[in-house]
Amino acid sequence: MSRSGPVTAPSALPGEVIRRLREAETVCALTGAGVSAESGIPTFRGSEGIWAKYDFRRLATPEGFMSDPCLVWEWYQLRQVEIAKAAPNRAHLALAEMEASLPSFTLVTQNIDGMHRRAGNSRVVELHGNIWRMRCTRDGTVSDIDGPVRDIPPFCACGSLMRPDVVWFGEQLPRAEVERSSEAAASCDLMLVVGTSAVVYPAAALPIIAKNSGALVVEVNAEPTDVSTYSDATLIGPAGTLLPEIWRMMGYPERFMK
Ligand code: BJW
Repeated sequence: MSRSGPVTAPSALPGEVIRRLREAETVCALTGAGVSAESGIPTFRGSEGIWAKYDFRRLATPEGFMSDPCLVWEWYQLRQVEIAKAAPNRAHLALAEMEASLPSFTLVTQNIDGMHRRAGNSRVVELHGNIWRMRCTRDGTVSDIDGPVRDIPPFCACGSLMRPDVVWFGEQLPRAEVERSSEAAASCDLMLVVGTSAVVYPAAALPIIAKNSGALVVEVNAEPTDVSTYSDATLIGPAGTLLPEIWRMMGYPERFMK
């Protein structure tokens, strides 16, 4: 199939891409921070991103946490406050409609913000954990957090330090989630890659697995990424506009989106 250069509207996609979008039954979506950007939650990279203001070595590595757990918890508390105030946007809602309507749909996210569940997705593969959980540094016991943490740093009932239940650089991703996402990537007929710079591995390998397994790979991003070099189509623009448009193009009415 001939690849399309970046376009800004689904209607500008080549006919064959549109046909395969309409025929897709087994769909996998990989999302990143860009899917939550229109909800007011900052992304990581770029001039406005988190890493332009904060040092990832101090905040998103196990070494950073062990050297200053209070600093790391203060940063997560700040983000919890920000996320608690945010509402799901039309990109989240379109992905929730996909889960409700398609014969087979797997949502894989790198985001820890829990926004996909709030939008209505119930089967979410969270590769990098969840900001609303914490874990005991001694025995790994996980507990839910029902709002921004109050005591910093939090301690487990056993007296040990708790850490956010997220995946930092240099740490292994949860094995079951890696397996589920790899299987979904290898068996889908359409992979949507939404709002991720696709530079962080192993998540960034999922669209490559999908492509090598014969899936149609369609990227939605505010700007081109490495995925654009091999995707069948790249749509440039806000996910909150483009995903509902793709969903209509796939032949589905927007039932919940108003
Ligand atoms: C919009 C938009 C709008 C904006 N609409 N779009 C192989 C090769 C090279 C390196 C490695 C490798 N394998 C492993 C590594 C090391 C490392 C890695 O990948 N490093 C690279 C950066 C070089 N990976 C790891 O360490 C991982 N662990 C691992 O692999 O273990 C085994 C191992 C370890 C060491 C060596 C070898 C093997 C763990 C990675 C954990 C990532 N953790 C973080 C923090 C999580 C917790 C938290 O959030 O607090 O995860 S870092 C951060 O990046 C976060 C994100 O999930 C992740 C991805 O970012 P994402 O989502 O793509 O966001 P951005 O900001 O980068 O992009 C946003 C995009 O949206 C942009 O493109 C915008 O244009 C777009 N956009 N508005 C549409 N409205």
